Amino acid sequence: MPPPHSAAPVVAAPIAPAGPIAPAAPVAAGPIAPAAPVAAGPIAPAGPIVAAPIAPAASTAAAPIAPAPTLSPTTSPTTSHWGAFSVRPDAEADGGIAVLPHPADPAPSPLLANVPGALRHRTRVRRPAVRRGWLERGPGPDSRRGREAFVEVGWDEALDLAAAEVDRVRTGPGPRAVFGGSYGWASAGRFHHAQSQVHRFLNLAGGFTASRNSYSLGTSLVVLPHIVGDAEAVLRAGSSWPTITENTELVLAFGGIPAKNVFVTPGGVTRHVTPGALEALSAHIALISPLRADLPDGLDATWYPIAPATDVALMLALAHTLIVEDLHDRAFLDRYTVGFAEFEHYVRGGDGTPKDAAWAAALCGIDAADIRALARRMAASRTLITVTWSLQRIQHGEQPVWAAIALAALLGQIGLPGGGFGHGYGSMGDVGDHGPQRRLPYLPQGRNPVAEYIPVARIADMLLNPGADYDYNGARRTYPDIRLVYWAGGNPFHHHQDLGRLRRAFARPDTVIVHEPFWTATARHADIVFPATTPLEREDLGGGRRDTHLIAMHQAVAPVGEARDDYAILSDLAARLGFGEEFTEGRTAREWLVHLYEGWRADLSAEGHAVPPFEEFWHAGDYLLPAGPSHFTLFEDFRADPDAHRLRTPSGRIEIVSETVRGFGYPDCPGHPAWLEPDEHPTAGTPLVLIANQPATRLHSQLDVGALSQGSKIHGREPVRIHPADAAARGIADGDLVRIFNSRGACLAGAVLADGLRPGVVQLPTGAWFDPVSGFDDEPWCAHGNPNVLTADIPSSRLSQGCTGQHALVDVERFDGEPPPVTVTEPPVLLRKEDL
Ligand SMILES: Nc1nc2c(c(=O)[nH]1)N[C@H]1C(S)=C(S)[C@@H](COP(=O)(O)OP(=O)(O)OC[C@H]3O[C@@H](n4cnc5c(=O)[nH]c(N)nc54)[C@H](O)[C@@H]3O)O[C@H]1N2
Ligand SMILES: Nc1nc2c(c(=O)[nH]1)N[C@H]1C(S)=C(S)[C@@H](COP(=O)(O)OP(=O)(O)OC[C@H]3O[C@@H](n4cnc5c(=O)[nH]c(N)nc54)[C@H](O)[C@@H]3O)O[C@H]1N2
Ligand SMILES: [Mo]
Repeated sequence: MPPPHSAAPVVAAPIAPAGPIAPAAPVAAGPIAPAAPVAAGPIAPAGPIVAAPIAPAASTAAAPIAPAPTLSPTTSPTTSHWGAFSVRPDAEADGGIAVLPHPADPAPSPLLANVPGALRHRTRVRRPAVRRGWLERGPGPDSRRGREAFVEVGWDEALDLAAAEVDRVRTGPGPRAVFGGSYGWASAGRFHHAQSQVHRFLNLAGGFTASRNSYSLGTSLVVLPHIVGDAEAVLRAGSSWPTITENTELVLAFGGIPAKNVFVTPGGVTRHVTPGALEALSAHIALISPLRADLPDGLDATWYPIAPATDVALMLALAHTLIVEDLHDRAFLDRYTVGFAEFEHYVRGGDGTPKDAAWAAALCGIDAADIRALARRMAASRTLITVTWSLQRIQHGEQPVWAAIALAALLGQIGLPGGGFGHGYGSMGDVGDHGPQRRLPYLPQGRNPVAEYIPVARIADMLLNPGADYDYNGARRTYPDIRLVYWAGGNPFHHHQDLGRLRRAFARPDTVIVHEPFWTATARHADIVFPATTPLEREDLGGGRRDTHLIAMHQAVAPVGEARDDYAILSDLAARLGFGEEFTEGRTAREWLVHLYEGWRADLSAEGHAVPPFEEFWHAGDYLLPAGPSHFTLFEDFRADPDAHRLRTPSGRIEIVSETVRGFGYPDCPGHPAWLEPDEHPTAGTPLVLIANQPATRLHSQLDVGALSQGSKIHGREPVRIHPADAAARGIADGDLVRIFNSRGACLAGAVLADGLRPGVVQLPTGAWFDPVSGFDDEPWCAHGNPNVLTADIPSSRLSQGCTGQHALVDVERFDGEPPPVTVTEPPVLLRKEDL
């Protein structure tokens, strides 16, 4: 069996201290945690535009925005998924505003630098717009979607058209034909959370086909309950950083602890703790990743430059050494787990292949002696095993999560301070954070009368194959026939895989309605586009998971163009559809904030906390939440007493073997962690593995037109990192324009030669706005560098149906021709009705 990837084995090298992966601009970073998905944000513009005085949003909705009483006349507090900050008018600055990190933030995020330039950028949607063909021919499947000009219309006309279409579909084909999953991060803010608003609206309209899980964790959310009974515990109550920095001696970091990611937590962050925790970490770190940059420099670390998608082989070999050298904890395995005997049989070679270090070395490219030495060191140390979320965003992504837990069980340290396993240290800011874990105010969404849903990443499958059957977590399900797609707060033409296929899928419904602040590729693939405000243009309450503060998000500037809040748009539609009063409950947006805040305050007061009344909170700008414990360890209760604190698995124990999963009979997800060959192997046509990871310069596709993101582009294209040896073999020099391609598509990018990655691996982050070059409709060809033209739209397995966007097989060549221009940073062609 050939090694899955062509990279030459690289010797584990000690990591030299290098520069901190520091944020450029004076901005903050930090974790947080909201219950419901939280939003995404704004961007800013070109010309020196002075921040205008706050005018009430131009809306006929039931919710006029009252002028915000700000702390000082010049500074408006707010928050974002990447941190709390305040906004000050500054006529000299980009976008007419300056942003200042929250004073309580020890490590502000560099992503703040994208906010000013994006706010009034020319790609803001300024007026409602309707695709020309839809306006002229009416609803219906149309492959011209995404390829036609838009006609700007007045608000009343756009709202009338959208209301009539929602009504036609809900009363004709029925509410199951409305897809309202509307996945995406939107912006921070608990009330104006776009997805919550849309769901509340569609629930009242009669219901909709929903989506489940996330692109972040689509695989783990399904497999973890089978292994440990509860995904939430692992993801939201993992051992805290203070516990780790004080107790852990060795961290096995699969996927590293990528510092670029820790500034982000859904809903906002006021104090970013992970950068400080990483500085305080004295443990030795085994950085197991194809990229050296997945761990900040300056830590005591060894880099194991593993071949992508081979982590399970390494984990099994580590388990093999622990077993054959009798370094595993039999007492722990007996008391706290089920299935070890069968797993041991498999690891020792019951299927004919012992999973020993030599076997793994040939697959993962790490020297067998290094693997055995690492296993011995693990057994001799207080060891934490952590796996980034990226490892489950690939085919067979269940396996690295499950194998890591089995490996931690062999060590017997689960539930001990500093030991055991974790999932996503460095993936998100709230993992390991010890900020208070409490429910923040949220908008009630009501109940969906329709039970239909899809696993979120099956969107293109669903649109292309109505009536087809598919598997999901033990069930056989059928795709509904979608006629109307309603999206607010997400960018599927950023987040989904195989964008050529997604384009074909988006040709199928009768109508696509999108609310967007920006002319993203998704807005350009819609029929009706409503211009949405960003958080700086409205008032809200803000806070994220494990956030230390609730932030009074003041309105800082007037809405850009004719933009309205999602709430105002949906209020107007609801009024046209006859349920306006049910949707608004008679409240303006400000009245909702007071209502949600006061209800939440009453709950906290009942617990004995002195929370100020709304006006006082609003004037102060934020509220410091009561702190929670700083030290906690995942599964400490279970370890102390496994009978009193049974896990919610069938056995009550950690399931190294799951009879439930085995009973589903999926060849791509058997009953215990196993090495499964990926379907795709490098070939002569696609010899390189592309890692499409999260961008350091923005959140997903948000604010791609902002200064930090634009500053990283090369010839206006997204940078792709390539090893000097791979570049030399292709005649590519640093700064060259290159074409990355495979059978699914191609994109242009700017080459950055970097030896901090494993040869045979190239890295292109996600999030450059998809910019399809016209004339190449069958093989999408992105002028800007979006990796999802290259990734495969296949699930991790039939168990979870999670997305697999992290990897793709590709080749790269120097691009010497006349490059197609980047057009997505300009608005689309916008006609007036008089021009038709
Ligand atoms: N190849 C590959 N693909 C991936 C991944 C990967 O690892 N590799 N990662 C995946 C992951 S983990 C995720 S979470 C997804 C992220 O995918 P998304 O969450 O869809 O990406 P965002 O760019 O955050 O999209 C949010 C959109 O909401 C808009 N928005 C912001 N505020 C508002 C508002 O108030 N109202 C409205 N109406 N709109 C608003 C923004 O302008 C933006 O276009 O991508 C996934 N895609
Ligand atoms: N700056 C910034 N931060 C973010 C986000 C963002 O868009 N921008 N998005 C946020 C969101 S929504 C999420 S879900 C999280 C995602 O968190 P993750 O999914 O953990 O983040 P990624 O950056 O995609 O991947 C982390 C690292 O895994 C490594 N890796 C990839 N494949 C393999 C492999 O096969 N084996 C090993 N050992 N390592 C591998 C890559 O080198 C990569 O840098 O990030 C969050 N943080
Ligand atoms: Mo995510």
